Amino acid sequence: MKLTIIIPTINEEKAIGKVIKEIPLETLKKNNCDTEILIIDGASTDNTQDIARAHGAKVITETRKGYGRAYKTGFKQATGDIIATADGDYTYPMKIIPDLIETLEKENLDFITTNRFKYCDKKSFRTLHIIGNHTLTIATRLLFHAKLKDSQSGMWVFRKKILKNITLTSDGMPFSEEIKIEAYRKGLKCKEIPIKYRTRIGEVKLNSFKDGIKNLLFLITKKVKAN
Ligand SMILES: Nc1nc2c(ncn2[C@@H]2O[C@H](COP(=O)(O)OP(=O)(O)OP(=O)(O)O)[C@@H](O)[C@H]2O)c(=O)[nH]1
Ligand SMILES: [Mg+2]
Repeated sequence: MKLTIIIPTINEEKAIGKVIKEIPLETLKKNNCDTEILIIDGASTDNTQDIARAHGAKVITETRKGYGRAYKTGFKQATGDIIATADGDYTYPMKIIPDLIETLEKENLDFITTNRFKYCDKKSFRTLHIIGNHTLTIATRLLFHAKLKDSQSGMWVFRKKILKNITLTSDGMPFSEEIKIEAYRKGLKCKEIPIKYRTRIGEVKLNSFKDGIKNLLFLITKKVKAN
């Protein structure tokens, strides 16, 4: 089995080494999983790229802006049959990737997403971020009937072949909810699994209010276009 782990980054030099080091390559190898690590870097001006390479990752520079854009580029370059994703800021527990793959295989699922809220470190979210996240998840449930508890989580494990059957239009942060909406509404076998989410290392780039409004407008527009 071949796994591609995709991590988008912009100026994550404080965290990226720790994120890559936490990937349990030995366990994955024991489970017959050949792992490729792709960093899709938005032309960082710090040492993110050098640190990622020094830790064995392949770095692809994507100068076009956007979280979703970075993933689209990563998906095109991925050689694995299974794709796992996470942020480059040490928030997601990379250790659990083998368990998520085992669940994908055992339960014959197509798409796993994760829920950051059940076990999260309470300091991990700013108040506005929590309100924004819950509002967007409620909107996603109401508009698209996707039974999600966390529409914004950036850790997914899925079969690459599903990309042929889903339509991903967003280049920005709404990409995170769009991939879940598409997987759920196309009738794929999906599951949401709680994870231990941590406080970010490195500088916060997200503007909770501005990005939250953009995400909400994206959801409404997608719903209107779907009708
Ligand atoms: N290549 C690329 N990566 C990006 C871009 N925007 C964000 N990222 C990376 O995508 C990941 C998610 O962005 P974050 O800033 O962590 O967004 P978030 O998780 O909603 O916000 P935090 O709570 O602050 O972590 C991080 O690893 C970023 O460095 C972009 O335009 N291009
Ligand atoms: Mg993050």
